Parts: sequence; C-alpha cells; structure tokens
Amino acid sequence: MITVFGEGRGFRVVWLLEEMGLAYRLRPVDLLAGVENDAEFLAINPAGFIPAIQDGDVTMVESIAIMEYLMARYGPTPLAPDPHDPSFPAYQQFLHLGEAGLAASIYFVSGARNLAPEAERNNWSARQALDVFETRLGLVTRQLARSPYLAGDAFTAADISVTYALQLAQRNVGFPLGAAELAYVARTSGREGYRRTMEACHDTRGWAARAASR
Ligand SMILES: N[C@@H](CCC(=O)N[C@@H](CS)C(=O)NCC(=O)O)C(=O)O
Repeated sequence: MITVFGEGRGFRVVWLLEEMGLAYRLRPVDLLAGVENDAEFLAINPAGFIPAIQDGDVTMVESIAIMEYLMARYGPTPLAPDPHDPSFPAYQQFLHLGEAGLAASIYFVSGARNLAPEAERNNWSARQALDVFETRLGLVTRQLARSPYLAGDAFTAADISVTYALQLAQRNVGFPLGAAELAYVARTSGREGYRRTMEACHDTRGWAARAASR
C-alpha cells in the first residue's frame, strides 16, 4: 500500500494515483500546526516539507519525481507517453516546468503576499518570482494555442503538474489566468479522476472553498 504524506503538492500525487487506479492511503500532515511534533512524518522526511511517499522500502520526496517513480514502477500508463512518441519532449518539458518554472516561483510570491511583513510584500525577490511565473506561463499559453493538452491531444501527467501550479496561482495570489488557461483548467479539472481526488483531499477542498469565497 502506498502512503502519501500531506496534501499541498501531494494533490498531484493523489491525482496521479486516482488516474492510474492504484490503491493508496493519504496521511494528513498539518504544516500550519508545525511538523516538529509529528515524529512519524519527520522520520519519513526530516526536512519537514510535503509531499512524501512511502511504498514498501521506498521513501521519496519531490512531487514530480514521485509521479515519475509511480508511472515507471506501476505503468505503462497513457499518462506518460513512450520516449519514442512524438509527444514525449513536450510532455517531459511541461511535466517539469509545472514545478520548476511555475509552482516553485508562484509559491514564493504567495509567501511574500500572504505571510511576509507589509514592507516585504512586493520586494525585489517577490517581483522576480512573479516575473519568472509569468514568462513560463507564456509557454503554456503558446502550447494551448496548438493543442488541448500540453503534450498534444491526450491528457498526461504534465497536465497534472501544470494544473496544480495554475490553481495555486489562482487561489493564493488571485492571479488572473487568460481565457485559454481558464478553459484548460476547466478541461483538466472536469475529469472524473480530479473529482475523486478532490473528494479524497480534505485540506485541498477547504483551501479551494476559502479561495473561492474571497
Ligand atoms: N518541489 C517540491 C516543493 C515542496 C514544497 O515546497 N511543499 C510545500 C507545501 S506544497 C511545503 O511543504 N512547504 C513547507 C516547507 O517547505 O517547509 C515538490 O514539488 O514536492
């Protein structure tokens, strides 16, 4: 049985598991309460961030690496095109751009806007992080003008990666996505697998509801 520790970007992992039809257990981790008293979780990830997984003897962190591990170990799956398929390069690029280019940068904008002292909310680093997010988002916009999904005509794990980042930007920063991105998020989040994931992810449901009511 695969155990997923924590939501946040763990939503990506749960969504992938739901799409692949694999059995898992979601073990909540409360970052806001502080992880210092959560000895079980700290034994899994002493660095204290989420998500992490445990799968038998395997312990891993980093949501994109975890998704690649699960698809490689329990695939093949249409969520990961074959390396010789023409869609593979775009798949690989957007799978990683979703975290390295989009989520990682907007996460720090969110921290600055929502948690930093007033004088730091729009500091140089926060502006740089927003600029990184916006330039990388331009690549998503260009790709969506060519195809309904980031690797082409079929939904893949790259869409799980990027959809999470776009929703993070919407919910935490109120980032105004364009029409193509909004239609894309409606398409990916309209999937049955996404609906099941939302049902399983209690914290994410609360986060989405709070953001929608602001
Ligand atoms: N690149 C990592 C980012 C992990 C990350 O920053 N997670 C956030 C929540 S989604 C977290 O745990 N933040 C608290 C911390 O870093 O201590 C991934 O994709 O898993």
